[in-house]
Amino acid sequence: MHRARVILQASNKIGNSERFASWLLNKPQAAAMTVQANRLKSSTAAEPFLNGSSSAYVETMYNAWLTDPNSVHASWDAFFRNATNGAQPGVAYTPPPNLAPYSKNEVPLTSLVPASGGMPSIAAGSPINEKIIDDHLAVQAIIRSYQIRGHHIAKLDPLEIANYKLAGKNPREVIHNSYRFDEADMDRVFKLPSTTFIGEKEKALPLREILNRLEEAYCNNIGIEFMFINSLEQCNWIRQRMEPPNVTKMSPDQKRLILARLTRSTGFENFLAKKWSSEKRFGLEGCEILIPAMKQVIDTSTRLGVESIIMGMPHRGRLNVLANVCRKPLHQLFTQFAGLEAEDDGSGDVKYHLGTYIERLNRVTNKNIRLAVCANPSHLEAVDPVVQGKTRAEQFYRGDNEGKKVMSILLHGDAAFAGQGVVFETMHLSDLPAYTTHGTVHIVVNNQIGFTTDPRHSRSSAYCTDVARVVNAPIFHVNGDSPEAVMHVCNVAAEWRATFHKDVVIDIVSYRRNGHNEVDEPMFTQPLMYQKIRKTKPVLEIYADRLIAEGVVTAEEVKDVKDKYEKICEDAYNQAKQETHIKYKDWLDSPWSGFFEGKDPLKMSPTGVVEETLVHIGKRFSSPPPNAAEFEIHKGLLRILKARMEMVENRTVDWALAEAMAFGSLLKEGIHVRLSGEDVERGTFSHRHHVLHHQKVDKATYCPLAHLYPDQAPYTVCNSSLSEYGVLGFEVGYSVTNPNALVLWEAQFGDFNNVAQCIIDQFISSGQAKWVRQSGIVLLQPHGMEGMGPEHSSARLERFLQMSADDPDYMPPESPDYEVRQLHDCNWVVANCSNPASLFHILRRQIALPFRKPLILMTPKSLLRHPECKSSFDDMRDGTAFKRLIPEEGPAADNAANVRKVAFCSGRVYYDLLKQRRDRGLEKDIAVVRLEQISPFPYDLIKAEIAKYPNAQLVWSQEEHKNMGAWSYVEPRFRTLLQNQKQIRPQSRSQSVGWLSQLLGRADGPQTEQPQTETVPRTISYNGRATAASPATGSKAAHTKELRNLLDEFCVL
Ligand SMILES: Cc1ncc(C[n+]2csc(CCOP(=O)(O)OP(=O)(O)O)c2C)c(N)n1
Ligand SMILES: [Mg+2]
Repeated sequence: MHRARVILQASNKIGNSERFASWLLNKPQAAAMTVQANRLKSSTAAEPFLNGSSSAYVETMYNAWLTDPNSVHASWDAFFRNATNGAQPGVAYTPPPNLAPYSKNEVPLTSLVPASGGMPSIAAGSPINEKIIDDHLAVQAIIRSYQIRGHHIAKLDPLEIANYKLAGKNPREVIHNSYRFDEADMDRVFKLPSTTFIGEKEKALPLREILNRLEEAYCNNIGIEFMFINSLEQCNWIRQRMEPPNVTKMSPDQKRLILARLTRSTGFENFLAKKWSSEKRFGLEGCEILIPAMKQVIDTSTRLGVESIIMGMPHRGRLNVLANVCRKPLHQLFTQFAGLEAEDDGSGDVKYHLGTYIERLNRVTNKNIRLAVCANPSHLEAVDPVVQGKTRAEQFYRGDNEGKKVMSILLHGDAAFAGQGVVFETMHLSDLPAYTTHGTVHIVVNNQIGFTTDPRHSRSSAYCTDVARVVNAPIFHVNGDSPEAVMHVCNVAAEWRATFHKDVVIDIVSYRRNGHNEVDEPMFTQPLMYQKIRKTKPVLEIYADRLIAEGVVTAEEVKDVKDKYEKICEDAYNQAKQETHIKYKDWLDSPWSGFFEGKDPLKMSPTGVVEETLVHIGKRFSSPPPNAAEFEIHKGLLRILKARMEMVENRTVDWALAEAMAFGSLLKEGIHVRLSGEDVERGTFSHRHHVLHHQKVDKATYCPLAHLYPDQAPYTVCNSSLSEYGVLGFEVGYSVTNPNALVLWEAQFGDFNNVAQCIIDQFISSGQAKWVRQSGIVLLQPHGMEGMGPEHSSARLERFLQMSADDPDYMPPESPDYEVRQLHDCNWVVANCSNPASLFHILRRQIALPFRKPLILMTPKSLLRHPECKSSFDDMRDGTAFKRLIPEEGPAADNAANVRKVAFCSGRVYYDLLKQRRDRGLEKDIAVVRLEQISPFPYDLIKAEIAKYPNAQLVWSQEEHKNMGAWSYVEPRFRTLLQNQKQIRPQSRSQSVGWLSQLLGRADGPQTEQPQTETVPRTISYNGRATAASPATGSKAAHTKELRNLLDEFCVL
């Protein structure tokens, strides 16, 4: 026990007088104060408690004391008084008055001397015996060491093969450091510090018992990582639940319940293996304890008030979870193996990705509970943020502001949890005000392998759970073959979540009995591990034998429970055989009860709004806070608000005002609007300003859109963490919860959306087709070639268009409800609007539709301030609607027959074309037509537009490179549209003159005065930048030249 002594002596030696003195000298204070301080200096230098790290604190205390002696604790007051009165070194310190009785585990220093053991006692006023203090400090250090490092030597691995954590270090030394105990020390009694609960009611224990209890708590089947948590309260809370002896002991009833659940979990996999031996199901064998574990978390959480649980999980054991945690009807599960056709629309998904939603009675707690497992793609961990968003949304709509009623559980594989960055991104949402779900219970099915890769090759961290440390989540590692330890940990985790509303991790260390799937051979790659696995009994057997030995159950009872479950499976199997079809709807994870009922599926509500509403919203949005006299906003903002007000008075809107009017009018109609993304509150381009900040008071803000009408829906606008994958996933989850909400995610620049590509591909583009789950999410993506370089120019419009599922070779028949029909049939809407009124209508249309579709919107940058990019109230009033196509309205439209060229375009390039046409005086010759919605392709309107200009050549003008932008999407669709359409056009010279004449430089063909005409099929040609690998050049000069070229080409007739 020498180490503690060394530390104590070292700290005694640090006088630190120099630092203390320099602080005094540096201070430009009044002379009187300097005198006082100098007097203080002389006596503090010898104070033992003043050391390097405390001097800054002392300085603060001293300054506070100088200003007001009452502002510091009484002990500091006494100390500074004594010191300034010239107290001798070492005696200025007076112990603080005992303001409160010692808490249960706190022991006054003077009582440290053991009652027995022959140690010297402390006489009143005599110095404390150093040996006793050292020894107690050593014991404290060891207790702390167990708390910090005990998990390293805990028996966590059922296979006993894990050796990657200590990297060759001696396990004992890891805990005991250099402390050595003599046998004589073992029976000495030590007072327990307040930071341990191993003693329960005992305040002192013999060292032997202390070590035994610590071993049991920290090094048995549970390993806990929690000492990095920065809250003493939380650390003590955990110690209280993990340290007392026998905390993991269960009653016979509890044991029987675990056994019954384990029987189902095991029986389910066995049944599937028996019936469909060669089918992939990603069985749970080796971690069957997962099912009782999840049920335990659910039981405890519901007992503590939770009513709805949203879960996300990967492939492993998913069917088992659906069957035995959610209690999804078994026959529905079994029909998934039968290869039946679906009765409803959609392309479906493999069985181990499907979601479900169930409301049922929890028999243990006798409370109704809603359980949802979110459908997810193969992409591991991608569902994490989606689950969080869905959970947050459900909490929000229930008014569950603290997460007491709704919670999430996320399941992970060990390799995926450590490897996938989205886990980190999701974790980092966990404590953000607009994203928190008030604690998630994470459960890792840690089978110590990822497909064929060992942990030592799949992660650099000791544990697969280390990512959770960043958010101070306690991590409970537990041996999956110790059912009672697992259940205890589950209880504690659920209670932790209910108490602190923070994330917590349960790492079930287990193994995978089969290959990655049931047809894989694991011995190819993990021969030794699998030799061990072959010799390891299933946990059900281990536990049943134990309970039989303990006399808790009989062998007959064990068999009986097993047989009964098999019979249930068999009956369901027979029922499944009767089914002729599957229904995708049976697997929906987010039913919108009441939303679709009684609705005409093709009837859209109007999107125009009465002028009075526009004016009201416009004025509110342009006004400073009602208490403007006290609420000081930035002068620049006052100018912006004034300009907005002028626009309202002139009945015009710019982009920001149109967006605000779309949001505001929806809020008025009771639609919750949530806008999330990086810097959305102000707007990346400083155009939005939805949150006004008091210039003098921290955190005092005003959000005009939240104060439009007394009975409006809530408006949420929230700057997000700097994450695309995590945040977009979150908003997708949010959007599928309530159809009566407009949920928008804005990319900082559209270019960054590809960081969230997985969410776009796996959820947004294909979610409805795979899982019949609709989402009306809106992606706002600043897009445009404005010379800002390769990564601030393109939202990759072409990718979204390529994923649009409408057939380029099929032109839907015309009908009065053409627009809504197309929208109904598409997988998403892709638009690149050119004016504010279009934005207003298209956002409102999201809600006006009788169904929900994702909207991918390219949004402007320079257009936000472009003087021509304005709309009139006339284009937004009642009676107006979204224009999928805006025809030419200038002189060319009045001169249609003579128009030589019709340029179709979309988005901001329109304004460049307009200027160019004007500058070249070609307004009568070239018509410019805008596609405000690119996909679904407005065939009907384009057809009419083309017909208007029978003699014009058709071009598609875009600013993007040829292999980007909308060209590759529109070109085949124009081709379909133009099929069999002919155009009469003048023959070009090269065609009317023979090749030999051209070569010889003379005309030898028929000579006529009139130019020749010919009838040719109508086609569309390309006008835009050449192909490129990078979306935009980094050179301003090259950018300008490219633009010049495309505009020159636009003018060629
Ligand atoms: C993002 C992603 N990358 C790769 C894969 C392919 N893959 C499927 S399962 C798997 C191993 C997963 O290991 P682990 O997370 O430990 O889960 P386990 O299968 O062991 O339960 C891999 C790499 C995938 N599904 N998703
Ligand atoms: Mg694994």
